Amino acid sequence: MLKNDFVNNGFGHLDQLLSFDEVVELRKLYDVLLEDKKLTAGLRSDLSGNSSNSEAVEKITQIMLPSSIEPQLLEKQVYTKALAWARDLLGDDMALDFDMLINKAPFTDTETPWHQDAAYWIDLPDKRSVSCWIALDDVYEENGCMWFARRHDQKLLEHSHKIAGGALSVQAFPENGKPLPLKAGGCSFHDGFTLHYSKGNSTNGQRRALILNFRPQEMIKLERERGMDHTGKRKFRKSDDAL
Ligand SMILES: O=C(O)CCC(=O)C(=O)O
Repeated sequence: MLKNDFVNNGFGHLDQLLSFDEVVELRKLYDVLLEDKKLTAGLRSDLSGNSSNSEAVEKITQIMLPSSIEPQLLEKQVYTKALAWARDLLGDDMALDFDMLINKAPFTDTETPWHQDAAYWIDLPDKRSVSCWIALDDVYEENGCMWFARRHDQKLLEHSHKIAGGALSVQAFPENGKPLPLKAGGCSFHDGFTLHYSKGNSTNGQRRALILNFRPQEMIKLERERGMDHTGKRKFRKSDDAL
């Protein structure tokens, strides 16, 4: 089912990747990173475009490479389980390229615009990639579950920074997007060219997600040689047409 969906639509999901106990353990490490701005400085940003003013309430907190700050994360089953699925979906040469945390804080009501992840990356000869987006809270429309639109091909569409310093946004929004609610411990998998989006969080709870991104080992090597390390400091591609 997951593989069929991923191959045909560019995304798919599992109702349960993690047990409740695994979710609780991950939340403990996650919350320490979320709360400690000093510890995460340099790898942390607000995708809403808020300045890095430390007093400002972050709306969409993104922390890149959390396992480089908290290596205990890598010992958690979630990394092994998601990798096994990535290999099942795209081949045995898939490896972890980078991890990240994205949290939508309570009552911040700020959407993540429609985009393709490939807009954030350099162009690579082997375009296989898959992101595993793991819900650490129950997610639904009102707190910012993911939405996906069926992939049309592996072409990068035109993107721009609608808000300076914030998330990238595709120029033309898809009409066939659908929400994907999940229970905590469930996850989705999407291809780097699949359009996705999430509404803001208008509830009184956090919306915590851990995201693991996989691509072929050889392409990770190539990325690093070209200076792409996913610390969030590199320029984006805009679109294939703009290259
Ligand atoms: O967590 C979100 O709301 C957006 C996540 C996203 O864009 C991604 O995982 O690529």
